[in-house]
Amino acid sequence: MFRQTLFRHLSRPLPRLLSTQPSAAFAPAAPTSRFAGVPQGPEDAILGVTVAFNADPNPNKINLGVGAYRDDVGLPFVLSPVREAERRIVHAQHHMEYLPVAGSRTFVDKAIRLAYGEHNHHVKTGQVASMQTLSGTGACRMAGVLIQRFLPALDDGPRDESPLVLLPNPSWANHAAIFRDSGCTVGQYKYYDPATKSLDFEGCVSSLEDAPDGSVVLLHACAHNPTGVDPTPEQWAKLSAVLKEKRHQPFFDMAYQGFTSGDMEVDAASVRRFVDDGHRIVLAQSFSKNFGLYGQRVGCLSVLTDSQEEALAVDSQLKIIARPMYSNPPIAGVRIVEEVLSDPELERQWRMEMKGMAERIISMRTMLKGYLEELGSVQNWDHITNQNGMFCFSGISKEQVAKLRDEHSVYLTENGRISMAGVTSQNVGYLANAVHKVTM
Ligand code: PLA
Repeated sequence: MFRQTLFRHLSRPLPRLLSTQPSAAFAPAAPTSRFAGVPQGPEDAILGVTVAFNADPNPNKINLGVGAYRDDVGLPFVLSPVREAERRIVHAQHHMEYLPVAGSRTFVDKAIRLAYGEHNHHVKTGQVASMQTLSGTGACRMAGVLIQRFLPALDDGPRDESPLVLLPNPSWANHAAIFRDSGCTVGQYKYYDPATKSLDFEGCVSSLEDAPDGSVVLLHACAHNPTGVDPTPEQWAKLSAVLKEKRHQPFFDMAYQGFTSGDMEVDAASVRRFVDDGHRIVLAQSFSKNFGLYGQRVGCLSVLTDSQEEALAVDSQLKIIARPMYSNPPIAGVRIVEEVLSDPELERQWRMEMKGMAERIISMRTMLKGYLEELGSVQNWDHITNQNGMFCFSGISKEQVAKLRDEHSVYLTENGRISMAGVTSQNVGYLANAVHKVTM
């Protein structure tokens, strides 16, 4: 064997180093990489906006693409209790060992209490399967795989097909990719009416009624992304009844708890209503926005079950899903949340500053609408102040978005979504002027 290999090597022609003929070594190289055929993919619909924004030299440029909160001078904002927690953590000189696969138990316990409330029966009796996740995205992805692997057919028998996950139309741009990559089939239900720039509640109910029984229905707990349009408490009650009737599986994505009303408890009302109505919900929580921990990747997935045994079984499978994907989650961000939520004074400050963020966004809505009216815009801009949370679904067309970018260096996602969290009292006048010009 060795002799044969040696022979093959020796019998190769020697390179013609001294020859005057062009050598094969200088001819255009045949691709050697196995990835040479990989096609160029498009930039992400949301994060790609930041890439374009960063490349723009205009000093007046405004990034209203990604939903990242800015203070009133347009800078990234770190909440003061978060800074204080960080200081204490550095001072404590903690170890940096691995967390368990399911993450920090202390953090997860605090996270689920924030969502379900202090006195929830399921939480108190250990009937909630839960884990720390790579923020809200990771929670959705873990849920997608759990659903794909384990959601049974309605008669509890094996499924013939991949589970159907219904998203509101429209939804966060990443939802479809997350559930599709998890192996689920993605569908839509009616949600937003572009004519009224508000909820198409009748359409929503009827499309959920017409969907196959036992579908998974993704609901935005509050501050719907991208529309800023949430159901009223009465509408939530009706949706809860429809989902019950149809035996749909509710999946709540709660990425903006606190951003609709400024109050964490008020914004959890939809989730708590469904739980009180007896739904066994699946819930993804993100701490990116309400704690301002974007890059720390802090999130939680929970699954409400019927018993402790069931919760333990689901927990075990969540760990089996996570271990080969990323092994265990990061430790730094959860320590911050734990520190803040373990100190009543830091928690009080956090709730107050969280409310401050929500209020600043609301005041920017009023200012933007006011400026547009002052400029003499003939359009109706009531939806700017009627919509909730971080985003305004402006109704600005794709062509107008391109004009805003090319002529004014104002960056939004193509669907006309404005991240109100990036509007400040300094740039709102410039923004209103630009919006007015492209919508005249
Ligand atoms: N769910 C919804 C509805 C979201 O809008 C986002 C973030 C997430 C989950 C996930 O956020 P996380 O992983 O940071 O916790 N949406 C942003 C950012 C803010 C993004 O697209 O990644 C947005 O601009 O829409």
